[in-house]
Amino acid sequence: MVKIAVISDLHLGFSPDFEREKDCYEQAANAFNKALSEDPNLIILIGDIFHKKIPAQETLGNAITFFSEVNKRMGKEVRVLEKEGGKKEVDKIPAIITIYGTHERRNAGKMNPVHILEKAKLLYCLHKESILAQFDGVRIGIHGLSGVHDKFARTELENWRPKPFERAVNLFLIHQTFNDIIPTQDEDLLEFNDLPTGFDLYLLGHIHWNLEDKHPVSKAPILVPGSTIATQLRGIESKKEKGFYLLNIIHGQTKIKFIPIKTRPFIFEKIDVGDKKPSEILTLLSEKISSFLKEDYRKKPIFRFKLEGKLAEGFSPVDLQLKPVIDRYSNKAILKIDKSSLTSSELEKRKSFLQGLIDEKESVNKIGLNILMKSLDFSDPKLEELFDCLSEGDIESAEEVISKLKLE
Ligand SMILES: [Mn+2]
Repeated sequence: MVKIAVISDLHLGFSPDFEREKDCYEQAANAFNKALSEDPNLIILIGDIFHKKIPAQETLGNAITFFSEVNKRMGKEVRVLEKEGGKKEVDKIPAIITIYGTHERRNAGKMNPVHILEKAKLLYCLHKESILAQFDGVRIGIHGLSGVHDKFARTELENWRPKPFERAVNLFLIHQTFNDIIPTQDEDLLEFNDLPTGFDLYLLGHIHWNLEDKHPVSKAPILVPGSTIATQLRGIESKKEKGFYLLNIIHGQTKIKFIPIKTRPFIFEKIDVGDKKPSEILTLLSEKISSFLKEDYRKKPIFRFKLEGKLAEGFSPVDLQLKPVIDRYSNKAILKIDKSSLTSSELEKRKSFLQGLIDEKESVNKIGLNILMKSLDFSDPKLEELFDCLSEGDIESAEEVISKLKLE
């Protein structure tokens, strides 16, 4: 029997504010501790170990400490029988195998932080590379394409053309956007159909929420563990548990289990504030927050509210001052209140005025001329000439034009 833990998107170094600075390490540790308690033969990571391609020294130092500890606790190595692609001549590698993700990718030939961990022999990184490893007589093929630019993902896949190893369970690792998960009009983005067939399991990084699907042709499982930390605070991330996969491979059959981990509590809610005044919205927000706070959280929770709708007549989003609410609850919750979807008549008027200028292709000169005509309460073709002189700063000619105007 071979046990493999599959963990994704740790985003070490993700630190949106002082309070959440340690979350990425704590939640990564939660995943690895649970994984290690299962005594796996191998841990597979599928990209975005780091949040930034050039992390702070502290992040890199913390990551080295973290992975040294994991390797020590695992106390295992992986014996490589065969390899395809890549340049490394190896027979034994660390029991942590990864690809690098889009957050770590740098231009070709440049070293990224995952390469540094590899140089420290803390993990083994695959890019357009396949290895065949053996665990207690069970052959496992691991094929990895690290993060590439989405525009070239299909070409990179076609150029690489990995082949499954014979008499082995073959795992395919990739870290890209897929149109099947987040539908777009972008034809460059990969689809599940682009994944080469012949592999037993597809492991996808990059997507931050847990989901499962099947290859449209071969029906082999596609597994997305999701990140160990919520970075973008998407609504879907508040609905799904964070965690990792544990694969149990016995006699060529793979049992798949998702294991949830503890994370900072996160609640997301859309609130319709249509026709409400800012003062009413503040009351509504306070009520919501108080009701959510009735629950007992093991750690200060994140509440993200997305305000939607058109404000009451006479108010615009700038009139809604949220700082006092955020400050009032700051010792109980981390509040993220999103006003970007709010509209108002005031805002629409200003927008439509500007849009009108664009639609009518009004030049600044024409607007100026209209203002001049309005101010003088007088219309004469010579006003255009006057305006031109004024706008060019030619006072002498302007005076000449004025003397010719028949002002009463
Ligand atoms: Mn990511």
